[in-house]
Amino acid sequence: METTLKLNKQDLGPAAHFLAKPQKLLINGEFVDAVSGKTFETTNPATGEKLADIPLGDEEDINKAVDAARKAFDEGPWPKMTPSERQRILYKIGDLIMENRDELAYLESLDNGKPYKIAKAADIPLTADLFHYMAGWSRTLEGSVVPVSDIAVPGAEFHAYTVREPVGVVGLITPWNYPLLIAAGWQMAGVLAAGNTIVLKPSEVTLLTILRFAELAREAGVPEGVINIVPGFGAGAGTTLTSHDQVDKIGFTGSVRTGRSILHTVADGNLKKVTLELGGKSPNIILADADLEQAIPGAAMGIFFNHGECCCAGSRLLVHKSVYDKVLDGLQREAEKIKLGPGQDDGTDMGPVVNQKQEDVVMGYINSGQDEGASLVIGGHKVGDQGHFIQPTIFADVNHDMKIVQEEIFGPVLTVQPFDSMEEVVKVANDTVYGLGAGIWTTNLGNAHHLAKAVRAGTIFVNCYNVFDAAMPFGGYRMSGWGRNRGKEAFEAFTETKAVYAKLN
Ligand code: TXE
Repeated sequence: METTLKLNKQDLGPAAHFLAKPQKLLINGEFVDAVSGKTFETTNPATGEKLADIPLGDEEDINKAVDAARKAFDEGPWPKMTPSERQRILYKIGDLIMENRDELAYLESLDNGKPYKIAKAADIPLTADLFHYMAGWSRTLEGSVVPVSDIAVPGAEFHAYTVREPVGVVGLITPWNYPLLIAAGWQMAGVLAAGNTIVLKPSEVTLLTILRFAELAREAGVPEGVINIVPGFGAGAGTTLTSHDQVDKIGFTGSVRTGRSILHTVADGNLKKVTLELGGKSPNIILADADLEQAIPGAAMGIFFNHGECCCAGSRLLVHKSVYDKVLDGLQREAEKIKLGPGQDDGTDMGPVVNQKQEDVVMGYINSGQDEGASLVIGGHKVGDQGHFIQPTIFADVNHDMKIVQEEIFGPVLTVQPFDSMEEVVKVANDTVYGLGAGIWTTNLGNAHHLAKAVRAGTIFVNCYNVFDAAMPFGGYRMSGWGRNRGKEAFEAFTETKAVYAKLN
C-alpha cells in the first residue's frame, strides 16, 4: 500500500498559489497579523510536513474582532441592507466557492487528509449549495399579525404583530473534520442570511480553506466587520469568544467535553444563547429483509467515509442474526477493497486521520477493544511510518458495555452486533447517551417507518447513509447537541422574535 507522499511544490497542485502567500487573520475587513506576532503551523497529515504558518489569534485579536463585529451590527450596513442585497452577496459567495472548487478541494485534502476527489464532490459543492440556499432565506425574515384580546386592558383595541430580527454578534467555533463545510456552510451561511455579524474561531488543526474563504467573502462584497476570522486555540481565542459580553450567541460544533465547558462559561457570563452540535455513536440497522447488495456497501460507507471522522458516522452496526454471517463476510470484503493513501492521489479511497492526537485516540480505542475481548475481523493497525494512516477496522463479538460500543471513536472503526427482534434492536439502538444519526436497511416499508419513529436520533437514513441537504435540519437528541444546523431551523435559530402591541383606542 502506498503511503509515502513526498510533499514538494508540484504536490501542492491548485493550492500552491494560496500557500505561497503569508496567511492572515480577517478583522474588520483587513487581512492582518496576530497582535502578538506569533504563528503556529498547520501540517499535512499524510506526511507530517508543514503546509503553512498561521497567525496565532488570542485574547486581543478576539477582542478586536468582536469590536468590529459589534460595530458592523450596530452601525454597519449588513443588518440594515435590503434583503435582496444580502441575498445577492450570499449567492455570489456560493458562486465563487464553485468557481474555486479545485483549489478549495485541494487545500482541504492537504490540510485534513481527506481524498481530494471527495472534497471536490462533497465538501465544496455542499458548502456552495448552503450559500445558495440560505441566500433565499434572507428574504423571509417575516413576522405575523396576531389577533389579541382585551383581557389585560378591557375595552382596548390593538394592532399586534411579531417581528423576526437577527440575534446580533455571533461567535462560531468549529472542528476539523469538515473544515470549510461546517464553518462556512453549516454555520455561517444561515447566520449571515438572518443579518447577524460573525467572529469565527476555526479549528486550530485545519485552517487553510476557511482562510481562502475569507478572500472569497470579501470579493463577493461582504462589508467590513461582518465576517471576522481568528485562528487560535480553544484555551485563549475560544474561551475569550465564549466569555465575551458583547457576543450574543455561540454556534459550536465539536466534542461534548468542549460543549459542556462552553455552557459553564456562558452560565457564569452574559447568558448568551448557544447552539451545540456534538458527537454521536450512531446505530446502523440491517434487518433480515434488507437488500444486502445495497446494505453491505452502504454500511461500510456509513463508517469509513471521511475516515470515520463524521459526527453521525454509522459506527455501531446492528445486524439481524439471520444475515449476520453474510453481512460480516461482505463487510470484510468491502474493507479489503479500500485503498489507503494520501488524499491527493486519484486512487485513494481513505486518507490519514487528521493528526497524531487523533491517531492516538483511535489506536487507543482499537487496543481497548482487544483488551476487552472483542474479535478483530479486519484491520486494527497503523500503516506506514509516515503520516497517520489507520486501516479500516471491524470488531465482532462485542458486548454493549464495551468502550468501543459506547464511546465516540471518530475514526475508521466499526463494531458489529447481532440482534433477534425489533424490540431488541430498538432498545440497543437507543441505549447510548447520544442521538445524532441512525441508518435502517430494509425492503419492508412498515419496518422502515416503525424504526424511523422508534429510534431517537436527529437524522434517520433509510436505505442510504451520510446524505446531507442544505434544506434538511441536522442536529442531535440527548447529548448530541442543542438545536439544529442547516435548513429553516438553522436560520431561525439565529433570530430573535419581538412582539409589538400598538394600542389603537
Ligand atoms: O474537539 P474540540 P477536538 C469529537 C470527536 C473527537 C473529539 C475531540 O470525538 O475525537 O471531539 O476533537 C475549540 N472553549 N468531535 O479535540 O476540542 C477548538 O479549538 C472554546 C466531534 O478537535 O471540541 C475547536 O475549534 N472553544 C465533532 C473546537 O472547539 C474550545 C467534530 C472543537 O474542538 C475550547 C470534532 C474551549 N474551552 C470533534 N476547547 C462533531 N460533532 O462533528 C476547544 N475549543
